[in-house]
This record gives sequence, C-alpha cells and structure tokens, in this order.
Amino acid sequence: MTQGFVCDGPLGVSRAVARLPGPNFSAGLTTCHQAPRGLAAILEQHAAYIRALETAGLSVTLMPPEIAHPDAYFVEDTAVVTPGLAVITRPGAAARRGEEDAIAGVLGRYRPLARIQPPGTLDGGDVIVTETQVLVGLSGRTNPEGARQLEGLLAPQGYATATIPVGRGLHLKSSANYLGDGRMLVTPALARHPAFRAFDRLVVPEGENYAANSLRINAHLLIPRGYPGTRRLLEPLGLDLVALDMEDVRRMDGGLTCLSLRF
Ligand code: CIR
Repeated sequence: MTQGFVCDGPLGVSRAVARLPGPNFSAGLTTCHQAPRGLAAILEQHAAYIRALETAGLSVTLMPPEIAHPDAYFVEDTAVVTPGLAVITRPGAAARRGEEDAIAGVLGRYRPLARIQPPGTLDGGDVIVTETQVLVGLSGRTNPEGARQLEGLLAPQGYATATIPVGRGLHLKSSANYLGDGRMLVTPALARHPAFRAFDRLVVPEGENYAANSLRINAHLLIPRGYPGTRRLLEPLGLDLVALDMEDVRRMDGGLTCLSLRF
C-alpha cells in the first residue's frame, strides 16, 4: 500500500509522524469561540485519524505529548518534507517555538535537515508542495523572509516557489490543498488567485471553507465529516473517501493536514 499517488511530493508517501494531544491541549492557541469538549473527545478523533493514515498505507511514528507546548500535536507546522530534504521550520507563534526540536530528531533519521533561521518565520501549514512547485502563504505565521529562505533551500531540490497572501484563515492550507493529478481544492475566496490558475480547481461550496483542508494520501482522501457539498464535489474523483470527525480539532483552529507530516 505504499505505492501510488503522493500529495506532499513527487514520490509515493509511506511514512507519517504525528503526536498525541496532551491533557492541556485546550491551552493551545485558538480563535474559535467554541471551547473544545475535552481530552477524551479529541483523543478519540486523533485515534481515528491515525487509523485512517495506517489504512492509507502509512507507517506512523506517534510521539508522546509535549506538555510545555499544548499545540505540539499540530506537527505539520514544524517541518516541510520533500523527497531530498526536511526543512525544520521556525514557527511564527512564539508560544510554539521549540516544538520543532523533537520533530527534527525524528525526521533526521530519514532526511538531511535544514532549518529556517531568524528573522524568518514559517509554519508548515502555509506550505503546499506539488510535484514541481512550492506555494507559500504569507500569513500571520509565515513572513516573507521565511518564504525566501524556504525558496533558497528547495530550489536545488527542483522546486519553484510562489507566494500567496493569506487573507482569511490561519494558514494557506486552511483554504487550499493539493489533491494530486493537477487538482487544487480551494475556497471560493482563493479560487481565482493567479497562483492557482494552472490547476484544475475544485471549489468548496459557500459555508464549507473548513473542508478545503482535506488530505489526499495515495488512493485515499480524508475529509472532515459534516460537509456534504464538498463530499459530493469529491466523490467523482473515484478515491476512497474517508470522513473523519474533526470537531474538537477544528475548535483549536486545526484541520486534517495539521495533525501529521507525510513523506
Ligand atoms: C495554532 O494556532 O497554531 C494551533 N492551535 C493550530 C495550528 C493548526 N495547524 C495547521 O493548520 N497546520
């Protein structure tokens, strides 16, 4: 099950790194007005997510929680992994700096490492990697210097970089995700951005922006549960659609892609 399509690079993905939410996960950063319902609920959602990654063919390294960093289970923000290099980020939120150190320890077993240096900031949630391109969202978390450093690190790996201002939402991947085969899943607000012109754009219906954060892994497509219009949009792709309850992850401003690094 490790062969096949890839959404985070040009080769089939076979591994993932994830981290358990800790007992103080609700102390993490969020702009959502609904409080999460508790540890048991998010652990159940997380466990179902890990099972979905395994069913999609990934071998998952599951790390323990990091109490000093209640957002540390959003591992996507700490690295950008390509077939030839893992770039360890410098997270844009000061409260999240330091999460990346343990992730570097794991990724260093599989890839040469590079690091984003101050004054650059970069969150992996702002980085879409296609077969040939890296699209970087300039957001409250990722600054132009972080994007510039990433461009310099990934150009020798064969990637061209473009930047996209993130108007709404926390990260670029809150609003757009690459589904492979030249297809980009986007919110209505981003659908006409010139950086996406070359892609076949699938636009989530109004009111379903959260579902733009869906995650293709090989022949599987993980989508958040409760977004029927997006489900209908994606069904014709013929992928194995897996709808997951993300309610408490959403209440902490997270989505499907944030909970793992795939490579
Ligand atoms: C934060 O605000 O940093 C976390 N509570 C949520 C991070 C979500 N990460 C992602 O979208 N890649």
